[in-house]
Amino acid sequence: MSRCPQFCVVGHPNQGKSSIVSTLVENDSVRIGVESGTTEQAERFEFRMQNKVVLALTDTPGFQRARQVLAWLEQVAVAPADRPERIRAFLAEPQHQQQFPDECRLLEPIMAGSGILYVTDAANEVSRADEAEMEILRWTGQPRMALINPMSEQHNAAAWQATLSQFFQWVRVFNPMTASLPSRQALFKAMAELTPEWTADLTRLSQQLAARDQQRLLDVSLQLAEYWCRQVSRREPLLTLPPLLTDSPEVYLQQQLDQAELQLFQQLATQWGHGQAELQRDVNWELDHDQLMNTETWYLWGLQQKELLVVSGGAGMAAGAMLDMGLAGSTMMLGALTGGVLGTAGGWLASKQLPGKRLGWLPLSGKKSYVGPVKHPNFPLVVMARALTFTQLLWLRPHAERSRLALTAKASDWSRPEQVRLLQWAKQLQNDQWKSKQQQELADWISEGLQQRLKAVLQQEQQQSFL
Ligand SMILES: Nc1nc2c(ncn2[C@@H]2O[C@H](COP(=O)(O)OP(=O)(O)O)[C@@H](O)[C@H]2O)c(=O)[nH]1
Ligand SMILES: [Mg+2]
Repeated sequence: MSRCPQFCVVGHPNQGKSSIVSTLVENDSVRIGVESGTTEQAERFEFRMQNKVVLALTDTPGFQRARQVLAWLEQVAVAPADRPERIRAFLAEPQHQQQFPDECRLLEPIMAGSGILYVTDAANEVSRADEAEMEILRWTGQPRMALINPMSEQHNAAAWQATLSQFFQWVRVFNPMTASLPSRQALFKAMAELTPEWTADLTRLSQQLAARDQQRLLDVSLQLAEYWCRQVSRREPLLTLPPLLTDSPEVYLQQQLDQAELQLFQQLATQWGHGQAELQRDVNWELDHDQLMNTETWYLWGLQQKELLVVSGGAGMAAGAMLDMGLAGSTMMLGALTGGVLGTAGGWLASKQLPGKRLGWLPLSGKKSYVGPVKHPNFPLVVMARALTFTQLLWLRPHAERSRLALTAKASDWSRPEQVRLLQWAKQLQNDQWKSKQQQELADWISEGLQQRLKAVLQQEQQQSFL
């Protein structure tokens, strides 16, 4: 049985080695920016697809005394073909384990069959020690590729390019902080060419990732559709209210809606390898100030007052009539309102009150035994806009990116017919006219929308992160 492709990631501290590992194996538990030095151990990270290890990367501490090691290697004259044997002789010397612990930890996995990813930010001049490192890596004879991580201004890019191409089969620019799937696939393709032994595996990995993302799109669309339906139709029985909240059932409903959103976000983060970082950032989440039910922000997320009037009116009309209407004159808006769906829009618009100032739009049901569902016409749009924006942010987030994942308010860019459509769905849900056909239509609508947004960003991204 042949082993899966393995690579040691080698380079000086703070060149972005761990960042590259994290992004490539899609795992945010790889520690980044940790003080590195002799105590840091080489650590192996596996990338699994369908429970099978398809790629293994070893994050190494790097060389400490490369020039001394090279001096030892060069003590005797050896033919190029015998250089790997000379490296093995170096490792076999008992005192070298103590004298050169970092070099041994680095060279052992390489000589056991690992390829090499050499990482530099090309900021400093190429030093003699750098040359010694590259020379030693060449002596191993293992498949090797150099990655320039464009972290800062690469003052010495040309010199590094010229030097690296003397020692490595491939020299590429790769940015672990921005690289989304197309860039990683391009990198895997280049890695696949390093040795015939791994060509098939790495080519397959690239294809599997494409298939995985297709499946992910379908799965997340169903997940979001289900979530949206639950939020839009959510009502809470008054009997089960915690004693402290019996006087304010609306607050209780808000809390439940907020929690459900947070739960969805955390679930997605965990599913996609961002679980660790998310949990650390929970307390700092912008959500504290920008929660789903914070109605002051609704206008940023969803629709302005006037538009809302038209759209919520239109949802009650024949869909065809609405499509041609666009932003209609005021008489027409009034007419639309009488056929209006979510009904309550007229009430609060007439009183010129922002919905957040008064909770009247959170009606108790007829028998007063439930609170909810939320009837505000902006609510279904807000729920969807937030979920889609979060999904997109998370989807595009490389695993080396550890900054806070903050939801930023963004006006909905859906076309008016689409907004009407969402509101119609909401009406059907709240009136118990929901069938699996609508559920599928909703999921398809989500999937198409997500795909379009992602495609535009990804095409642009690929030209920046892998060159
Ligand atoms: N701006 C920027 N910062 C980066 C990039 N790659 C790594 N870093 C940062 O550089 C620091 C060191 O990165 P790390 O991956 O731990 O480097 P390592 O010591 O070589 O493993 C961390 O603070 C990273 O966030 C990059 O491409 N751009
Ligand atoms: Mg590191």
